[in-house]
Amino acid sequence: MIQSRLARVRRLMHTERADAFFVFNNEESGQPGTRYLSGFSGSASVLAVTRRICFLMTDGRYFEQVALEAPGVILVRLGEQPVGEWISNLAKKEHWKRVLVDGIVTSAADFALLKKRLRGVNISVAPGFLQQIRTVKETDEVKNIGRAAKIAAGAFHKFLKTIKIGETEKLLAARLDFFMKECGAERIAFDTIVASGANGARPHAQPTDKKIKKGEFITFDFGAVYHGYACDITRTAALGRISPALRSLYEAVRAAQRAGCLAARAGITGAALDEVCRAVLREHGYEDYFLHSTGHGLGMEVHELPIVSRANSKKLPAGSVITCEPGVYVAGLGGVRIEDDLALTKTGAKNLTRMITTDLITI
Ligand SMILES: [Mn+2]
Repeated sequence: MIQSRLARVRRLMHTERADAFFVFNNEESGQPGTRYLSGFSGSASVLAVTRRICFLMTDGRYFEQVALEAPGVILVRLGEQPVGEWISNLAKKEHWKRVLVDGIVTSAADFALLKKRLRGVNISVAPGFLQQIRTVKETDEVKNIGRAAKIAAGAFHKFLKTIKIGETEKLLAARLDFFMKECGAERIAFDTIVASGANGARPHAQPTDKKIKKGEFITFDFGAVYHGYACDITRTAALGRISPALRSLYEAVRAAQRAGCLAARAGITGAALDEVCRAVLREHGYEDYFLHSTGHGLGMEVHELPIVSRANSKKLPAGSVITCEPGVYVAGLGGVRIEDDLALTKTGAKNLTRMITTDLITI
């Protein structure tokens, strides 16, 4: 698996006449490129893919972890010598003329370090190259997203039985996170959203101290991580009896989301799939209340390529995993979003989150 990924990087290097490809991983960046190309899941490292070898430079906190997770790399122990010095020595030894750096994950500081240490070497940016490769998932990657979805779904079903009127959004979010971890999540994929009543009108609301009340909608947007892969699920539930106005919001979003899931397959463009959902909301009179795009790619990161929006006129590739998550948000009233994760094939899509019903759940 790792070998075929490295082979793809080396093909790019060959086309670009490059001697090395660099991925920097800072404490802050949290980007998965290094793990994708080596298996190493720690932070603070520099990965250098050369024509024959994959080097991983990191510090003493991680030596043992590298041996365990990334047996295929040559470990360069930082601390014994500074990273810049090691890179310039290797460049001299191997007579590098040109190197590539990943254009999305490299900070200006790291780029400057390379420039300083590789005088006379051409340094070029490969914009989003790893993101492109990661768009098409291998079988095991889709399985991991599916496992993450099973964990999150199991936790959600358990969680639903515990919800009580009068609890705060913050408390509910904390409990859902706990259940995901208890059910086997490696970590939580992103800050869980619990938004009730009028707060549901903000698509990315932070949980507040607001207590949940009867007659409101409550939206949960949550995800677990399994072996480095995330799922991303949203359900909106009713707290007791709801008004006909809220009921009609739900039915519109549900119809749009179902149409999107049925239309999803490899070969449809991101824009066309977005339009499938948008058209249903238009028929119901809610198009102006759909404040975001239909979905996004999903994998080691919660948001990756391909984008399912009006801006993406490219065909969605087979092997990509996307979300389908139309929503409607009415200020003062509330909001509804329903989100499933779909693995695209040439003939359709496998719904990885089908274990949780999209029928209206009443608590
Ligand atoms: Mn999402």
